[in-house]
Amino acid sequence: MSRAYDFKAVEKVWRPIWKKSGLYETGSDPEKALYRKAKKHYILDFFPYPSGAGLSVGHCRNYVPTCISARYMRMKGYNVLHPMGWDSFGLPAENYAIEHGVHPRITTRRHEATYRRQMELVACSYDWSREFSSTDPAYYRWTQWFFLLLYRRGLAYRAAGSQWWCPQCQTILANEQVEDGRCWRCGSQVTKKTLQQWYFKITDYADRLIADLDDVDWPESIKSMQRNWIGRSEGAEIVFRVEKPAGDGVWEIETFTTRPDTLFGVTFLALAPEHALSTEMATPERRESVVAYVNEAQRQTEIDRQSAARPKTGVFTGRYAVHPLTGERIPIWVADYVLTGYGSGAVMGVPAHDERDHAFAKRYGLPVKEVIHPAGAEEDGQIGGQIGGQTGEEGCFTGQGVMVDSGRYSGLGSKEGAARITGDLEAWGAGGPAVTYKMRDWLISRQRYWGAPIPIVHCPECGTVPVPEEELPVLLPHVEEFAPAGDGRSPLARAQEWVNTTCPECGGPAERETDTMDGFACSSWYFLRFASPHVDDAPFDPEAVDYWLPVDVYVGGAEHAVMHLLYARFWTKVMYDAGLVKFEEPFTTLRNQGVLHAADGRRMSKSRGNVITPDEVIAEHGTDALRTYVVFIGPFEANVVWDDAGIKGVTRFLDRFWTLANDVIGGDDEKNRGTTSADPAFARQMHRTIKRVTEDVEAFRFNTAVAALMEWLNGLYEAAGNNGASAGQWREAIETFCLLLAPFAPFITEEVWRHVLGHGTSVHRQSWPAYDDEVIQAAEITVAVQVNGRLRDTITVPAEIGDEELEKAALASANVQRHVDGRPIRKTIVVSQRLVNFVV
Ligand code: ANZ
Ligand code: ZN
Repeated sequence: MSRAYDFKAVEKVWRPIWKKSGLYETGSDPEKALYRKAKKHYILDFFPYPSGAGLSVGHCRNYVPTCISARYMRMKGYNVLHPMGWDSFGLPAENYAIEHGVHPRITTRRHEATYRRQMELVACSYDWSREFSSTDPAYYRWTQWFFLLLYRRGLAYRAAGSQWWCPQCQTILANEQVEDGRCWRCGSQVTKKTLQQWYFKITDYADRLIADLDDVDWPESIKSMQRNWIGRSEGAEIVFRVEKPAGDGVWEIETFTTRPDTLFGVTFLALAPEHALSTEMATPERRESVVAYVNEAQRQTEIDRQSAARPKTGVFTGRYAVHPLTGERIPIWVADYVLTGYGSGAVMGVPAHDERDHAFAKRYGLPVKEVIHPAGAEEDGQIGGQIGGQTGEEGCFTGQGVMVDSGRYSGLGSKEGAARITGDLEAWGAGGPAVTYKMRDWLISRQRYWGAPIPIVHCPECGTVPVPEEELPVLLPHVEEFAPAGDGRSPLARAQEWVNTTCPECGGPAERETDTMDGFACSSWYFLRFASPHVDDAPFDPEAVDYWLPVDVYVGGAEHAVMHLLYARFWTKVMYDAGLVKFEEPFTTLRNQGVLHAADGRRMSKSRGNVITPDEVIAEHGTDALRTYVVFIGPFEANVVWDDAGIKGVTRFLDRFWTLANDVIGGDDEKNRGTTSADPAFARQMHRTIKRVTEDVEAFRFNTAVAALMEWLNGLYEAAGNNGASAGQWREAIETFCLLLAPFAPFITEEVWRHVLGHGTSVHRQSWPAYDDEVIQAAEITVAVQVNGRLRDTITVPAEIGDEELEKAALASANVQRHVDGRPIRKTIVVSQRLVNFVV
């Protein structure tokens, strides 16, 4: 009888030994010999923000799979980089500090330590020698350096803008940080505020950010979210001219349209309330109502303004534009469904073919002029009758079709007509082809304390002056009052000693920029820093980055589809253009883990009181059981529910492995065990399991990998009963089992490897076992299955299958079932290992 498995004692033995051995440290060979030597693999988790709540078992759905994968790749002989660090600047950390009245410098360090302690507890195989925090001056010095790089390349600029403002967090938010009109962090309703802000010109990279998605192995859903977010629209710019009063020249109104083929159907123009000409061109009689409308519209959120349910409102300016092709007088309105910052902030209204324009025209009694007929409608005799709206809006056909009532373009199809009109307008100087994007530039400044200071000085003489590189970092000064005062300015503005400085250009008195950078700046390049985290004369060692990057496998939650994943791609492309890196995409493969819900089916959260911590699970069941269970619980990408019964099943599996290993290995028992000749079935099952686990781990199918091991363990117990395999085979099987299970359950496998099997070096330094396809295949045969003497199927089964098993497998065939069709089977003929015939 073997002793019971005592996970507590085993963990206590191995934790300190592993720690001392630097088992997971990738090392940095000064001669770079390492880089030339081995195939590399860089597997990275999304940069976590260590929250006050610490890790839940939900986080383990991210960190355990990447750890398993990293351990597997090490055993495969790869030089593996699997680092961890902390994204500790930013709103969440600062809000926590404000709420608890403790300085964020203290709370973030504390939370980082908690995360690290828990990750070590879970035996995550990070190379801790590369750990850093985005709040380390040695790190954010280079975040600032990148800001200056963007600035020098014309990609960082300052502009006044009406921006989202969170009254709770007291800061400006980027578009991406507003969901359904609410702040992404605190859920408060956001408003608009006009302030001087810093932007990164991500729109310059829009086309490349779309095109290069084709080259990465990412989930389709994430790719399409990015494409939609960037929102590329191809169409035309069409210019309408307006006579100024008293022959004072003309105003030009540029409109953006995706449907130049509808130009003859324009019955009004609509300007965004924010459009520069909205109030300027209003006639004296109309000006007052236009101004009132514009003021009111600016109080609305963009979400509301775009809402389809809301009635379309507007106000007439009293002016008319000239139609560029017909010379007709077109009334000009201001309407809040027209958005500023999209296209040119003005639309040509075509009520017959655009739903929004249609709703607007109906409300204000503007004419509806049909100029597109559905293709093929002629044969159906529908022309002149009611045009069936493709979108359901009565009297509004939004599809492509045939142009009518369009002068010399009548009779053309939409596509060709659009191209011709666009070409003609271009020739006449009244427009031309145009592309527009939904994405706006990335608003980077925050009026908050807890971030990397923007390395800019404002000088009354020289204007905006970048801090010289050799003066970086601009250290974040310590302030006691770190909460926003509510005046819309950063708390840094109150640190007078810090604010007042000298101008790097003229040496005169000047003031520091008091805004800090959005936390997403810090996470836009951290994956490069891990390649050489300790260099201090550059953001990274180019040779190390050449070797390690791009990240081979990047793993995190799907909620980061557009912010972080877009920003990091943008920064990488800028670095590529600057010659700093040789690749344009930072993350070759992206995988999103599913969410782990609490037993009540809801997301784990402190406020709901349903959080399960790894600490409590490990105390009760052990680290191996936790790790194995969080991957066995379901497919990697699936949302799953925690189940206490499930972890008990995994514990039983580990205990049975322990018992078997102790029973078959060691002493005279082992030498006398089994036959002298090898058992092919035994070997086949082993090779088949190696193959399954190998393929499953590579494809991130960790749950089925564990299932394969469970099946094999059952097979081994059966074999132990039959006593068919040789002693050598048994030892090989237990060793192989240890190796296959090692990435999942590092403790029990180390204990069996070292103390049961008696090896001198760690199981975690061994090579991954190889399988032999011939052993697997030679042992399989195909058997014909008949129903009433007619061939209905062939099945593949193990070579030494017994007649009873063979009959069962044959009956399970779907084709056989169809032909048996529920009738009773009168007789079954089995020709061993060759044929089965059912007589019905
Ligand atoms: C005339 C027209 C006729 C339009 C028609 C559509 C259908 P997407 O595809 O989303 O890019 N538009 C242009 N600028 C706008 C703005 N600032 N705010 C609101 N709407 C704007 O949409 C492009 C279309 O949205 C443009 O094409 C324009 O309406 C409108 F049968 O022009 B269209
Ligand atoms: Zn100056």
